[in-house]
Amino acid sequence: MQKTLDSAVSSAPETDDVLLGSLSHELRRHLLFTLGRDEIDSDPGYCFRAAAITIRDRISRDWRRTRELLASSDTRHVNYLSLEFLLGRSLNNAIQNMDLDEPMRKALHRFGVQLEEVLDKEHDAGLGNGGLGRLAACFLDSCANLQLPVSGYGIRYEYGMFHQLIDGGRQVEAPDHWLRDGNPWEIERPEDTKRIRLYGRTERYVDDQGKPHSRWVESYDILAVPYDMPIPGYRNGTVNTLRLWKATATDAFDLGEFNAGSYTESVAQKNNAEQISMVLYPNDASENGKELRLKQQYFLVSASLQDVLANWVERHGEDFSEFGKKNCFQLNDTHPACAVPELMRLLMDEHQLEWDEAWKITTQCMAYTNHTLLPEALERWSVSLFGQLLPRVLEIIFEINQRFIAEVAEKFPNEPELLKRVSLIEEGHTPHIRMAYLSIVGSFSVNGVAQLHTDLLKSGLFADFDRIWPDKINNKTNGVTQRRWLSHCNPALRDLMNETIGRRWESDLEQISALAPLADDADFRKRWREVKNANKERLSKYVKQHTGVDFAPTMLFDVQVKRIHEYKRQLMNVLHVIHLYDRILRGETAGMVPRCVLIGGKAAPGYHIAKMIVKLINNVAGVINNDPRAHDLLRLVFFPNYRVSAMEIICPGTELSEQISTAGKEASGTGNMKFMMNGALTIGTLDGANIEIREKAGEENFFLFGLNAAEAQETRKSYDPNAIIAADPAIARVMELLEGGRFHESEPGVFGELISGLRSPQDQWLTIADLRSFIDAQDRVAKTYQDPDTWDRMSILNTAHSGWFSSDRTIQQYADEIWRVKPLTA
Ligand code: HBZ
Repeated sequence: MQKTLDSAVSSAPETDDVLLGSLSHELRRHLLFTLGRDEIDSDPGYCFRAAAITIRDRISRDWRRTRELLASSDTRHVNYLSLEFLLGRSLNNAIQNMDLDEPMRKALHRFGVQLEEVLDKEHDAGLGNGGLGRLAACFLDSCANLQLPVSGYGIRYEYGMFHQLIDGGRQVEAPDHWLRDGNPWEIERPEDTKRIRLYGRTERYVDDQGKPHSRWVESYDILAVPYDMPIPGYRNGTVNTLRLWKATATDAFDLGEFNAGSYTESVAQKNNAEQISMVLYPNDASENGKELRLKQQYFLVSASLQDVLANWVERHGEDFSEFGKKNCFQLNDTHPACAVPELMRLLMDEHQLEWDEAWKITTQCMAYTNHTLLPEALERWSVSLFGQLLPRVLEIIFEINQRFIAEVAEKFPNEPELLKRVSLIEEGHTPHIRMAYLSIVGSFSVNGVAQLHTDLLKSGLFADFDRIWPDKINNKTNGVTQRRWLSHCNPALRDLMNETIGRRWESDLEQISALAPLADDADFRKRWREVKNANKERLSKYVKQHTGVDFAPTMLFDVQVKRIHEYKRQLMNVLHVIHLYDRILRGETAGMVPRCVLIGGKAAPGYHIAKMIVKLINNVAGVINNDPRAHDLLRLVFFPNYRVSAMEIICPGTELSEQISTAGKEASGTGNMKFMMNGALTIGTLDGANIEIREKAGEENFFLFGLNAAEAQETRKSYDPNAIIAADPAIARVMELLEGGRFHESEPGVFGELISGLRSPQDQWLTIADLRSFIDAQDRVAKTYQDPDTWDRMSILNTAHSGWFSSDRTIQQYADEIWRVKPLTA
């Protein structure tokens, strides 16, 4: 069988001509036969689909080999469980990784289309909210690059992250039916379908040997059908798998309801089941406690664990003695935390293991990554809701808690308060399960995503657990893949670097430090500047196309793109823009640098204040962009529907990267790393990975401002924003413009809450506290920008020192220090 398959696909190396000929032939065949076109036409949409299937065919042999290698090897296998994988587009990534860029470009040319036009037809796979989801996608890329035996497991949402429209300055959400035209990358594998139980009750029974057991009965069952997406490594023959589950109804309902004559009810039930994988929840920093969300979490976890167990049983039968050594589950935040009790349930109820053995296995293979310190983002599920939906799972959680509390009581006698604090159940009027604590107790490793974040976890949120298990909490500073975020999105810079330092950096980013000496080379700086200018031109066209606003490439491009949240302080950015506008109105423009400010990002649909921030940005933009006095010095846009594919154009054209969160609030940030790689300079606080970015770039190459995390905490004790405003005339004038109605003439009072928030001593985000320092840092930015040699030198050094922020480095650390896995090669 294998021979036939292999001989069906030629493995002889193809010469350039042969390659071009066969790509053209494959494109033609897919257009005519797979897609059923009557003639060869140059519709870029069809060409996209033909190109994607052509590339997928070429990936599939390596994909099968990687699967076979994995199945036959005895190494530890890692499963990355995540409710989100923010993949963006796949075609360009696959073409580049397969080294088919030039031949594909030429082949498409024969059909009369440009590669870029075709790439632009792909819908973003928006299966994530922001940083956490995009991190999962970068991690999969790095795992494939490092040839590690790692699979991703997620949900195949029918609707991804909503499409953001702007109407009258306000965010309006529209559905993102990304699968509308089909998904050429996925392969459905119905043979691996799994059954998921919900509701019902538990019952005890005694088996033939007289042993007592529990089982879950009278459940309402649904099916999980897997769709596999290939994750190609970088020119290395490895193709890993991301398995996404879709929910469907079981066939049982047909027999029952249908035969009883209730055709419509049975179809309705089918709809009910399919709801589970229908839509991604668009909250990025707060939990909404909806039952459907818990169903999604359990659905992903149960299907994925059953899948791994089925593969195990196929190879090892019912012998689980090595299971914990040979498997690892990395939990991407607490969203898949049900994996802890679910693995217990499957091992005990389905495979008859005893508690102690099942617990040993579970805690040998679970590892948990925390992504936030914000209290409102910490998941808690009401015990009663949980118990209704997952009765057997709740019983297991109770038992885990009981045993854990007994263990702590023994280790720390006479500390009843400690027991209460670390309990998995938060007592009170409506008791809740603390999912972070469940994850910690069930895992052998707990990691934060930047050094400061991990330090704060250890000293604050998880301090008790750090005392109980001093070695469990560790740091893995985030990274991003330089393939997508430098090589593919910035081809001009890639070519310049390849010409000067070679191309090894594409799979080993530390090599990029070879650029550093070139910062002092005037010719090189000139070429560096030419590349940046070309990328600014490209961004400027994109901005014009999507907002109608002219971004002049001669001006400084100042960018803040990320989810809209109070702690990220887009509001402070706008206050600075208003300050610049005030200076223009007053004629105080000496030392000012002409600047285009771009802000983009989505607000969670239920997050009222974030939506008001979007409205304010749009209103301020409307006033400034229509004022001829500002025209040569200042422009502002709110870029709508910010997403992965937009970042691929925004990032290379950015000169100033805004990373201005309140210190202690941004766990890491990853956009900050993408901008650094592409030679933007950062203006930022000592928060998240900014601290490490500044250390690597050198403090002279970073615009620092604001309170640090400890100072911020101290400031909150006696914060008086009104006194600060009163004492600083420039800030007072900013508030005057804002409060005087200049930006909301037709809607008096709309910004009332934003204004009172800024002026409140309770303002957690300390915007006014940091504003003066921010304005001063922006003045330093302007001053530096006026000296292009200095700026470009700093820009080159930022890129040169970005090696540490490759997700290859991050993943190597996960592999060495948490997973203990080695590359898998033939
Ligand atoms: O994870 C982000 C952090 O805010 C950011 O600092 C970090 O760099 C990044 C990767 O580690 N967190 C998120 O993106 N969180 C979410 O998107 C989220 C999604 C669903 C939720 C809660 C949070 O229910």
